[in-house]
Amino acid sequence: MSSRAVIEEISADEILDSRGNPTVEVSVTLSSGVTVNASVPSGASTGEFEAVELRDRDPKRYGGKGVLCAVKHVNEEVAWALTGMRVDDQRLIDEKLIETDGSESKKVLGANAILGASLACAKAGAAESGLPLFRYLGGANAHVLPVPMFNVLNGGKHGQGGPDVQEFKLVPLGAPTFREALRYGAETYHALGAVLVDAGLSTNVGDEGGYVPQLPSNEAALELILRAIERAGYRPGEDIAIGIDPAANSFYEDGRYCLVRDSKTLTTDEMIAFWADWVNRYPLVSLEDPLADGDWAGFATLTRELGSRVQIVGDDLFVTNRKFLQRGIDEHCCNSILIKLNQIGTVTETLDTAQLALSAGYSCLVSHRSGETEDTSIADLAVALGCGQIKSGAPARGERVAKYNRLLAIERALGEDARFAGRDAFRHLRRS
Ligand code: 2PG
Ligand code: MG
Repeated sequence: MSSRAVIEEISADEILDSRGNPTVEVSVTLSSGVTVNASVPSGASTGEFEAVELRDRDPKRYGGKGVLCAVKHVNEEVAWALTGMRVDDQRLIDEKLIETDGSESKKVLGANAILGASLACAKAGAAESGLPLFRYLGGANAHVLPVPMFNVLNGGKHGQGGPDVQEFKLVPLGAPTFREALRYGAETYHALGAVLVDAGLSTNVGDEGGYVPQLPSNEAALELILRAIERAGYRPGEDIAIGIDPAANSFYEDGRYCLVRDSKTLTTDEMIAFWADWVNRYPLVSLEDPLADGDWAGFATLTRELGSRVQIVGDDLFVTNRKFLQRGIDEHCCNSILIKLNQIGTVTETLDTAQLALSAGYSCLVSHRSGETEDTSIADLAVALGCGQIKSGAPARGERVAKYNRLLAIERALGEDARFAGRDAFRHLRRS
């Protein structure tokens, strides 16, 4: 096959995501005849400075959430700009998309239109060169399978009636392989279901497939999870640790953190003390968005106090944007970054941000969104980066499991070359 193939046709369609909301799917056809699709996810707990997801705001369609305008932008401006370009020059393609949009936030064409096109081109380039996406993006040395973080108990904006903390995740860092990590996670997810039934609690699930029980406190979730880990026959902290994403923006009001489940209203310092207490008493290895995204000084304090013992991940704080990450590096905020393609809007900008993070000694956690599709590109992205961490929700629900199943396929294809990141993925733990 020739790598000289050019983009012959690019078009988009409005499809549904896992929440039943419209999203963009882009199809690219090359001069060689190769055709591929890519689809775009969507968040609920979004950072203020994320690239703009364009929605129609027509109240007569999908409650205003239609994406026909973004679809039109792909079919017209994007198609005009990219047709005839070589598919193997991803950076030029992405630069062209950025230039055609012309705004800082990608609000003109929409980040959903732009990412759909960028990702579809990357997938087409991979298909054209006969390589799996992880090899095409990551090169010959891409061989590290990430530790999956399974979001088994949902709250916040992803689980009405659940805890204030948005995500409680199983981190099977003691497993020997990805396949075994997946088994640890699925068994413990089911054990948690049984623990909830025994306690007379609901096993309804939230947007990312985790259970949404009504609990007397946020901490009660940690106790239930510890019980589930033991019930499944694993050692908390050794085989399976815990990660949380409080998504603190969602309970930050008027300069205070309002934990409804705990009947507490906390200042930044009190919120930091609250998390420090959890880190002291539970096998927590990853703490994401523990403070609101404008609270840079708070993040610096928290990182100074806890950063040598726990991974502190900036999601809404950094929005996968080099500019915000650079500020974090300069001001010593966090030691890890969440990587979401649609927060920044192109494949090469995502790779650039991840590279900056890794070179500054930050870890990277590749992430899905709460509104997902069956597109599995993030699984390949995690292996391409070799960063050793991914979160894609519970080990349940098709759109979540699709990514984990893709990782199984990658591990199988790599054979003896595959290495599971395990505990090494958490660089801060190696120092303690
Ligand atoms: C997060 C994400 C994914 P959302 O906060 O990390 O879990 O949620 O996609 O709603 O922003
Ligand atoms: Mg988050």
